[in-house]
Formats: sequence, structure tokens, C-alpha cells
Amino acid sequence: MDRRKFIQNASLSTIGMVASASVISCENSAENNNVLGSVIIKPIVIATWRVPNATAKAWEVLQNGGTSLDAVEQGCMIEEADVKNASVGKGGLPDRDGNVTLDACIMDKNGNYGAVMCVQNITHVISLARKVMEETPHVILAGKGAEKFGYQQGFKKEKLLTESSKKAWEKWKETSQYKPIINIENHDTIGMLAIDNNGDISGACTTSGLSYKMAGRVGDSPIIGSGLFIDNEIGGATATGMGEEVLKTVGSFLIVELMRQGKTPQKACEEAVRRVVKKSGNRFKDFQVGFIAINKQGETGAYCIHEGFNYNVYKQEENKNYKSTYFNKA
Ligand code: SD4
Repeated sequence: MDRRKFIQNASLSTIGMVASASVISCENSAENNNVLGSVIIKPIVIATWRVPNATAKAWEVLQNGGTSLDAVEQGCMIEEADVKNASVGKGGLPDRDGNVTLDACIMDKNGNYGAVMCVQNITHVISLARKVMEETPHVILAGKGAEKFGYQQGFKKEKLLTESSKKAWEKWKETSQYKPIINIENHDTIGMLAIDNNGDISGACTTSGLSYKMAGRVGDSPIIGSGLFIDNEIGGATATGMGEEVLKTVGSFLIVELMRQGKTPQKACEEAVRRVVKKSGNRFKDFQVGFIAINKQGETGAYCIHEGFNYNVYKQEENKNYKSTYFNKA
């Protein structure tokens, strides 16, 4: 699978053309009503992008009585191990120096949070983030320290740069033009939210970040409130897209707070996207941001700036991909 195409300055007509091709087998719109009368549908899993294997794994964990925390961790691990997903884990595209650096975070029903950023040589950074949460007095470990902690915890040292990612990087070096690409691929950063049989919510997010980023760059994905936020009393949200823009609006926290004030997950995602758009002036035309959200009742929502974002929901024995509705109809 080619690298994500979150390209700044991409022509929108091209975006529209490719996007419509890439979502052809998606359901036509976001489904937002999981509440049958007063009965809450659970368990449920929702994840950014077309990641049926990841949502299936999370579902299996929940069906076997696992917690939402186990479900989101194990679901995300599927994408981290998939070398065809060039935006997550092994096979992720590197920074401009040729190093694959990974960011991840996880948050549980009690509001505990763990994250790692800019980690090299370890595939399952989502599990490493969980170890930070559960085994250290800290919430974030970065770079070499995170890697060292990983080895102490028994994580394997692995080469994350695959032959195809290396080839793509070498090709990129011919021009060395940095243009983060609006993502219209089926695979990308995975953000996952789940409600287990007890009704408890957890979330996780894992990524190799923007390809050919500057060495040391960290995006929104491992940052609490930006790439992910969970409040087990209210719901959860997670983001994909141009991390710099999500960070400036603390998008996932914003969505949870809007749900606290009574908005549905859908309306909350829409408001957060509008906030990102408004703050960007006219720049939103050149980048993509997408959010998904879930509330305590099991209702879901999704919204993005440009057509092309999609997401998977597993509920009531069905694992489906949906097109997100979007802001920019121009
Ligand atoms: C980042 N938000 O590092 C991530 C990239 C991403 O889909 O989501 N790509 O900015």
C-alpha cells in the first residue's frame, strides 16, 4: 500500500477524483445511531480508516470478555505489524533522514494515560505506551529513553524501515520537497475507541507520523487531548490528519467537552472540524483533519475537512466501513 497522501498544496480536484475511487466500497454516510430506544449497543469498536482486521481483532477481544483497553491495544497492534500500512509501525515511512520514528498513546476508563514519542526500532509502540502508563510513574517517554525502557520490558529490537519504504524515501530525496499529503488512502494513522461489555471506554492511537518530517518532529497522535481523549463518564474521540493543526485546537478534548455539554458525537466532531478550519484562515484547503467519536451510549460520529476520510465500526456482529461526511463542499 502506498504511503498516505496528506499533501499540502495538493490540487483539490485530484483529491476529489482519487477520494471517490478510494471509498467506493464504503457505506454512503456516517451512521450515528447506535442507541435502540433506551438500549445501549455494546460492545462496539470504531477506528479511523479502513482497518477491518484491526476492528475485528478488537471485537474478538471484547467477545472473549476482554476489556476495552485490551481491545484497543490488540486492535492497533494489527496495523503496527502490517508492513503494507506505511503510516503505522513497521513499514511506516521514515523522516527525512531515513529513520522511522513512531508515536503512540493509550487511555483507559480511569483516565490513566501513557504515551511514547519519536521511538525507533520497536514495532508495538502502543504496547510500549501501555507499559509507560502501567509500569512507570510517568505518562510520556520520548526517544532513546522510551526505547531503552522498551528493551527493559522485553520488547524486541527490530528494523522498521522496509525495502519499499526505503525505496520511497530514496525517490523522495531526489527532490526533497516536503509536502504533507492530504490522506485519501485506506490505511493511515489508526485511532481506535471501544466500549466493552461493562460499558467502559478506552482509546488508543498509533502512527509513524507525517512522512519525511524533520527529525524529532512529533504530531498530535501521542498527545493527550489532541490525538486522543477519553472520559469514561462521557465518551472518547481521536484524530487523524495534519497533527500540527489538531494540536492547535486540542481537538479530541474539545469533542469530549462538547459531548459533555450535550452534543452528539457527530455534532461534536463537526464543531471541532469547524474550529480547525476557522483557525487556519484559508490554509484548510491544503490539509486534511478527520475526527471520530463515541459517547457513553454507544452513539458514534465522524467528520473531516475534505472528502476521502473513512472509518470502520464493528457492532452487532457487523464490521463495516463508512465514508465520513466532510466540511469542504467546494
Ligand atoms: C501526525 N496525525 O503525526 C498524524 C498523522 C496522521 O493520518 O494522522 N496521519 O500528524
